[in-house]
Amino acid sequence: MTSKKITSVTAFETLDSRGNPTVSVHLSLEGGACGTASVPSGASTGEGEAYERRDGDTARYFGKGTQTVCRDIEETISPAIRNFDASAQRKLDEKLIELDGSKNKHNLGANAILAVSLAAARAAANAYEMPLYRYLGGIYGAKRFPCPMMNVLNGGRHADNNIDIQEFMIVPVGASSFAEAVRIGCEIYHTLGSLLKRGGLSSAVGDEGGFAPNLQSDEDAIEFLLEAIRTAGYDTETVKISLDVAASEWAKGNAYQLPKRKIKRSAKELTEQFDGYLERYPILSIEDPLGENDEEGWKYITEKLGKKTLLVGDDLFVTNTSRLAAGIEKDLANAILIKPNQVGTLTETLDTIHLAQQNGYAPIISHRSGETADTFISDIALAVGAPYLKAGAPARGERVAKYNRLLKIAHTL
Ligand code: 2PG
Ligand code: MG
Repeated sequence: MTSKKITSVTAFETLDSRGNPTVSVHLSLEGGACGTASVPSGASTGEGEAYERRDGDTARYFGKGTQTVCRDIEETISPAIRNFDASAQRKLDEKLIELDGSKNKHNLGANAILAVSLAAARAAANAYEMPLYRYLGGIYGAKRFPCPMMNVLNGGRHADNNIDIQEFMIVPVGASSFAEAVRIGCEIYHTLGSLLKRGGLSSAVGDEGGFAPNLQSDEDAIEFLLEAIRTAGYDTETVKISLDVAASEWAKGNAYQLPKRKIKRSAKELTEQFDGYLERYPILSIEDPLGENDEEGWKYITEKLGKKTLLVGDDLFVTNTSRLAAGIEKDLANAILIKPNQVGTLTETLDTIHLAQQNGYAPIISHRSGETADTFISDIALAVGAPYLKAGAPARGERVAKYNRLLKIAHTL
């Protein structure tokens, strides 16, 4: 059998979809196989996320360069993991965590560690001549395709408009296959674009490919989506709506201030507001309805709305096993957003997914607002049988790459 011993790791500064530097890694094995990976970057980041390291040299890329990060991959990480078995992922990731030596991957950077961790998995999969999802998921590697959650309308920190909620997504839950779900999502997306144009509204798109028109309110945005769903010829049994409030961005002291309309709300008032949405609209899930530090609020909203909808912890859990374990213990949320770069290794990502699944928390595998063409998350979603993949609108290369990866796999199976 071909050797899976790591022989070399090279790293280079590349660009993400926002034109900011990120980290790409190329990792080679003794037997000739190799793997590459590039890491994404968030804008509305949770406080508990693993550390994204940058050069801080303001003479380049406004301090966002990653040259020193890449240099440390080649000079510190590469010699330390040389001869490691790339298929012993847990051992390798433990070594990377140990090499860093800090609590939050502060020394080497989660961007450096994750790029190496993912590239090693790809190299090992290639050495076994297996598609990545099959390598990650074993014989159950393609048990279930996720349903796409397509962010088609943007507000909050992702857009310069009047909408407070960050993301409005369409989720074709009633589609009979992944390909059909993608088609339905695209048809609604294009219909929405035409409706906006016809209404004299902007059809320019935000970071994740969703539209960012200047609407009056969050309810207006939902109404627009419903109109697009109907006009495209679908009903709300087939297509649901998901929201990402990203309310950590709204938190002010122990209350909230809506960023665009500048209205103040308590956690209780927000819970009532969202309950009203659930009464009136076909909402499947609400992500980060409250702030990451508002434990009491999360307890309250989970008790009130947890039986009616998926309450998804993104900033709340930051893909961290111990934060999720604490949340399960305290009955906070009932679903979790999974972003590998929030925690920094493949092993920790998969551990968190398994903990979620064992406790009935739906794992939603997610991109970041700053992405690359890397499609690793699509393979994770398929390998673990995640119910949903949140990868943006069906527009912009880095977003459609995630959907196309699964379309291709679906076609080959
Ligand atoms: C989110 C993500 C992805 P960001 O909040 O869920 O949509 O945004 O990557 O900016 O954290
Ligand atoms: Mg989020």
